[in-house]
Amino acid sequence: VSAVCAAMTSMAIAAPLTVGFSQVGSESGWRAAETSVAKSEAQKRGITLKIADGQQKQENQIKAIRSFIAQGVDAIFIAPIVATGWEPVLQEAKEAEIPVFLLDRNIDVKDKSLYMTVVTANNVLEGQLIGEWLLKELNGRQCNVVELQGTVGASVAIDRKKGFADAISKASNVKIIRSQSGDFTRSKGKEVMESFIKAESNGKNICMVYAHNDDMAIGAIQAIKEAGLKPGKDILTGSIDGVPDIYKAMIEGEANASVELTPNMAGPAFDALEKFKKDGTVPEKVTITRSTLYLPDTAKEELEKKKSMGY
Ligand code: GYE
Repeated sequence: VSAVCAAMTSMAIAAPLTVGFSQVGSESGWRAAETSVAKSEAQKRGITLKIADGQQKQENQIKAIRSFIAQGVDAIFIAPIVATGWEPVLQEAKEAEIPVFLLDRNIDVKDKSLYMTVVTANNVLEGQLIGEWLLKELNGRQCNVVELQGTVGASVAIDRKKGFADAISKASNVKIIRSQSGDFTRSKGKEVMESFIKAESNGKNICMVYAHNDDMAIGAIQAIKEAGLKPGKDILTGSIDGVPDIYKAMIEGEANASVELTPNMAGPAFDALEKFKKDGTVPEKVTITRSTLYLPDTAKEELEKKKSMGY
């Protein structure tokens, strides 16, 4: 009997976990890398991962989460498109005793017991790093900045805006003259940059574009070129993610700075989930990933490294 019990216990421990992942969509290169890293991290651990594409809409995410609850998954991962409006569906997950892990973006909820942990970068710091880099680069020179914001209502857009604004707040030589959402996509980034250029003396009044992600910066670079200006020189760029294409642009002299964000958000979440399942260890509420500023001088090396990162 005891041998049977032992076998059953070890079977119970070895039972593979199923995780439902409600992903934002496919708005950026970083997002695609995050999805592919999540798949390989799951495979490494023998975890079954079901991914639902939210196509940039919270209502799709909520539907997917409800379906994961109905399927009785072992855990739910969510990359929350926007910060608000999550209480009801998270309450349902809690009642079903399904732990929730937040990936890369944060949410605004009073009751923090609605999720286990959030794996994210310090997004305010990311914006600050770009702002501080710009001040150094300018060395007192006057500079009009245009800002391409991320998705309206996304925690990362709110935080990246704040961090940059904080960093330049005491500098009288730097001013944000226009700020609009480009929804974290290349095409929207390009479109909005075109309108900024038109409105600001065909771009001559713009000294720098601060984009909340690299994809929008790449769209902006295209718009700058099409206006007959030199990106990286006539108009400086600063953005966030560290995707391969931004390093390529740096090598071409068309981009100036990017803060790298690891696409491996799922790894730390799987670690926390496995520990929790094993012995009930409750993780820290926030798991912060590293933020590092990269400039053209090391772009070649960084581009090489990216190949092993899921890009
Ligand atoms: O920086 C951007 C993506 O939420 C951290 O979303 C993520 C951001 C990332 O679309 O490229």
